[in-house]
Amino acid sequence: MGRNQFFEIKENWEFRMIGNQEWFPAKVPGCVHKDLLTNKLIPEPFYRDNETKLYWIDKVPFEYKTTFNITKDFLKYENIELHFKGLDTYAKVYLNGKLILVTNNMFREWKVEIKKLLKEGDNLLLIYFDPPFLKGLLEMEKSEDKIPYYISPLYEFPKEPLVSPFTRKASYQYGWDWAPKLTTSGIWRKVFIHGWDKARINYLHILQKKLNKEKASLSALFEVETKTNQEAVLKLSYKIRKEEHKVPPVRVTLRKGINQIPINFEIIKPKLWWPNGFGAQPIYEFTGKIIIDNKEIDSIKVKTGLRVAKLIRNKDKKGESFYFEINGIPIFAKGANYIPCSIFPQEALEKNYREILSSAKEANMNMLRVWGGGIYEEDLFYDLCDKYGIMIWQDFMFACHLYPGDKNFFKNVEREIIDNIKRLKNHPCIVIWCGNNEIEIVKNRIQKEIKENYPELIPKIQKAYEDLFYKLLPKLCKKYDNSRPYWPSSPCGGFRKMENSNSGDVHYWGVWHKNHPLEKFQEKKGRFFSEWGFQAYPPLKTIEEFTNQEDLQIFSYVMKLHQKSPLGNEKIDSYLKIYYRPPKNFEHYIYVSELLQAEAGKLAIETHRKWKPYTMGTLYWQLNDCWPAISWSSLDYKNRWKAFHYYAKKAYTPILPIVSIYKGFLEVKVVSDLLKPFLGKLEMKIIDFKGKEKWKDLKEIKIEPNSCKSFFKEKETKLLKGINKKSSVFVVSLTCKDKVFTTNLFYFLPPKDLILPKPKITKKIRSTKKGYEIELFSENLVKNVYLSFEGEGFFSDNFFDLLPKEKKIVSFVGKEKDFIKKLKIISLFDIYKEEKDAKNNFYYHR
Ligand code: BMA
Repeated sequence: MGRNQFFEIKENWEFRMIGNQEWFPAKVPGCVHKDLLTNKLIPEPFYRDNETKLYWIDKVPFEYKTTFNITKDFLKYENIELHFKGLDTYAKVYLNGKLILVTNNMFREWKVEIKKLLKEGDNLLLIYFDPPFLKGLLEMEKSEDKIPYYISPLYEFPKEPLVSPFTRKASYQYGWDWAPKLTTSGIWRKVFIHGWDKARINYLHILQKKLNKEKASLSALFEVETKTNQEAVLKLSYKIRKEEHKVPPVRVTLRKGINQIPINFEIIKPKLWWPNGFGAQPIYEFTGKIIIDNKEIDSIKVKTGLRVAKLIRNKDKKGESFYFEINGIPIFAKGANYIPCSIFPQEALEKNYREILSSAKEANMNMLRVWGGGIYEEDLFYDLCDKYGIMIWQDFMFACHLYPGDKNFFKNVEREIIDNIKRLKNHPCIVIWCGNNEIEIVKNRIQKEIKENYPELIPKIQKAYEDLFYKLLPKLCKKYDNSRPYWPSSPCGGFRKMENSNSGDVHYWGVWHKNHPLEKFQEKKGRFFSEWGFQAYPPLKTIEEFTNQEDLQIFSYVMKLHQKSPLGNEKIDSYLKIYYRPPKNFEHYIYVSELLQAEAGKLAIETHRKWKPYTMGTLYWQLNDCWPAISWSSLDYKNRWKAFHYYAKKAYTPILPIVSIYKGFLEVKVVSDLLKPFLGKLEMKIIDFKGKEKWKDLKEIKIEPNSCKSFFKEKETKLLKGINKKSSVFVVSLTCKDKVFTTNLFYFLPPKDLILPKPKITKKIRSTKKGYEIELFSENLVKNVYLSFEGEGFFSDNFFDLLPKEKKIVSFVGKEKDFIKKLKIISLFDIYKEEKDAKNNFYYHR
């Protein structure tokens, strides 16, 4: 036949609910919920309380079908294979009436040889999906060891047994404390047909054996499959920034079955891949070819970046370090936790990935943690992280519950892990494999709880956990990707070691889950904060898309339904009262909740950064949302930036002066992630809200590369003698050759105690190529200027403080004729209106 070929089966799909005669058009890849919606068979799942009307969907079976055409020529291939990149989850696949595959794992790829069943012309492919909830219940009942898998639910309803630990399917779809319970099913990834004859390349992995600035010693590992022993030639070439290089071809003898063939080669003066902020992200593109009888019969393209990534865990005085080192440079990880970008995982995927990941890059992030209760993301996600220099902490998909310890479950997991490691390991962005999210803690807690009543379960729980996270997963990581560290659980203090502040990673939830005040961020030390967070409402625009007028109250039924953290809205409210005066209308409440989250985040990030190098990472919970929700995210479901995202961008800036007051002392530290020394001036002043200088100090400073240093420390009472805390702000700027690098502000009191002057903003608006430029000026300090307008668009900065008598320019990207008319500007001053002016009394309504 000549060259191997493949094509995607994506046309003419139809679906129906079992029991219904009628077929409806379907989209593949996709899912049941989206197809029901497109055909107007269900209401919009995110609107108001529609979620609650859709709980039946995971309890009924569905089927999908299509026909695909096979030509006479294609039938000539000796081997023809059907390849599913992902089926969610319990599928029975029939080809021309014959059952060819039964699946039970959303995360696996499935390949079936189908040549014998194919015919020339139309072939019928039918896939039957068992309802995931009912199937999960069966699995739960079948499970031999009766381990209490079910821990206290993270969400308030519906009250159903939690079957997800028994089902290899994304846990968050069963409801999470930021996700609705919309457990879907369907053909969630692409379906292909492969035709091949003599041999095929299944896979090409670029292994970095040795790498430094001078030379990269690499090995391209070809996985070639063949049905007979035969001679072949393997060719390898690579491209970097349009330059093409060829590696001398290699003659090989293939043996029947799977052949692993390495081709060793070198790249002189390799271009190294760096995390965002530390250098460029050159991507090498490799092409592997197989030639038999002088004919090229198959080829494969893969991309990678060349870098040495290490997790450094060295013993020190306090315990053990925990940081990532890239190309020999210790990197302070700045970022967030990533959850799937939609409850329906194929939704607007490319657009979402691009918007979310570019927003992460824009906010100076260099690491995201792909959290274990979601999915192994698509290739494109990791491609973009490679491109943007965003390191990935990759959890395996296990989160917050105990999992079964039986053989069948393990066999299934084993295939899943191999598929995903092989698929993902060429990506330079991935720097660590992690066993699970929080199960080390859950296991220890459950064991403590049941110690008295069920002592016999304790060794069982321990064994199931050990077998999976201390034996199977590390064994597979070692075998299939020895180049990356394996970490058993996030968080933990080390192997079989509880979470602690002297080693390993930490999830700090005192603030929020334990209601600790925000200042507690300053007390909880850790080597690497892989989780912490604070919630806020999404921007009003997003709220308006899922509500109607009557829902616009913070404790309304609908607003509570879009808040999945138990009593979350109440929690925001009680924190808000500590730090802010009560806003008197809904719109202002949303705005203040965002400021509160942003301030909490600023404090946490700055605290963690100023502990460098003891602390070497901070990843907040959570970057994004999977539906329109009130949650910890800094980007809402529409990828609109909450105040926190703007704040995070500033707090993650490469070089930052940080002001803090702790135990009665005010301190100014400068943290630098720059790889060159910084020589410049540190300008510190205290001004009142009219701009009058109350105190000033100026220092010529030098900051060593990649370091953190204190430049000023003074007793608060001494420094502030005669200064009114209610109307002053500490302004610190780093300047170099008269250019201001960064400015940071510090207030001595929470916003509710500040006496803010009436803003007198003057604005000038100019149109630009991409939108508008807004120039703002005020005689007095204006706190938390918020620019908004009805249409779509993006403000380069927002929620910022306008310093007295200083000009601020914000650009707006978006095309809108009436922009000038529609632009709305508010600030913190505007929200504390008298009770009598309030339009409604929503604030007290419960
Ligand atoms: C963490 C996560 C999630 C959870 C979040 C907020 O511990 O791992 O399971 O959604 O906290 O509660």
